[in-house]
Amino acid sequence: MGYRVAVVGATGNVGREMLNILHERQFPATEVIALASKRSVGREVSFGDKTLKVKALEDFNFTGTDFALFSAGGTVSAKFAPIAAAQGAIVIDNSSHFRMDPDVPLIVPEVNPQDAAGYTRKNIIANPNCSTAQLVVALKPLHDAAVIKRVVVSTYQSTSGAGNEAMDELFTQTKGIYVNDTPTPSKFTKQIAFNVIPHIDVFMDDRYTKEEWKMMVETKKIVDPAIKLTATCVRVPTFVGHAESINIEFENELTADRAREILRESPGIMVVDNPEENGYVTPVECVGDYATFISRIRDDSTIENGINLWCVSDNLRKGAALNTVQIAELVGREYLKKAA
Ligand code: 11C
Repeated sequence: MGYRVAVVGATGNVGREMLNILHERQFPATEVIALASKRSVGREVSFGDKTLKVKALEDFNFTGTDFALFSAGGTVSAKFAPIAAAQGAIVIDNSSHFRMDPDVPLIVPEVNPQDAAGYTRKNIIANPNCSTAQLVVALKPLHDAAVIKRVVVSTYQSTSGAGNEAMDELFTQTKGIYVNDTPTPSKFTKQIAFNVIPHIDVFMDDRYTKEEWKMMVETKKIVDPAIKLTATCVRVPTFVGHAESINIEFENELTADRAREILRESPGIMVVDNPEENGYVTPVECVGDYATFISRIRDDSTIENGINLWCVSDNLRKGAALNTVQIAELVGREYLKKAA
């Protein structure tokens, strides 16, 4: 016996990765249904060596569906996730819409699996922002070891975080520049080819962006509300893979050497930290992988207990689709036990 799983937003970047990962990890599914808006009906998406015909979300009844994995944007989630949840599906939502709802657990399975029990309050679990997911995987074991006081993070985020059309904009602009034909930016506010843009999501009243705010509030909700965090989020001209430079200050002593040992033993993490042989991971090297890669771990001699590190992960995978499927695996294993 297995689960009936619906993927909402199946034609998007993350929806397609959800289907790939359900198949790759042999998620115990008896049926997988691809849903999207009416205009995508009839399109085909791959699920392993099969193809699924996309059905209309608007017409779908979730009764009898165990999991509804949503990745179709906040507006779609706001409208359809409560309907799916009321019809009995456990919604795992990749949008930001429910993340800060106190009745919706915000889960990274390596970090706060115990909080998933709260799914029964609304039948909804939220998946964090991609830049938060990889960050908290790195922070949690270090917090357990030495209590994090403060984090300063700067991100280098790929264009896939902003969707398919944003990736196309990078591609077309890059080609255009060689022939003196640079199309006007439309998905980004400024030229993204051969440039970097310190602006992701909207600006807020305090002059931070919403992406920066999300990293702060989501880290507090997932790891510990006492952690102080300040972020600068930057879009860079890469296709997939978010990178982060992270400075961490601890309450208690923790050397870079000890941090490296701890991280090597921690779930979801692959430490690659051998500068002599260019042993560090870059975004193009993490694509298609499940791990959060940590490199360049070093002491910060400007503060009493502090380290710096470099963190890279596939934003469509650990940052979105993989984390969503891991949450479904966790809930299935711990609470539904259908496939056991
Ligand atoms: C980006 N992190 O790279 C964003 C994408 O809140 O789920 C994901 C936004 C979110 O543009």
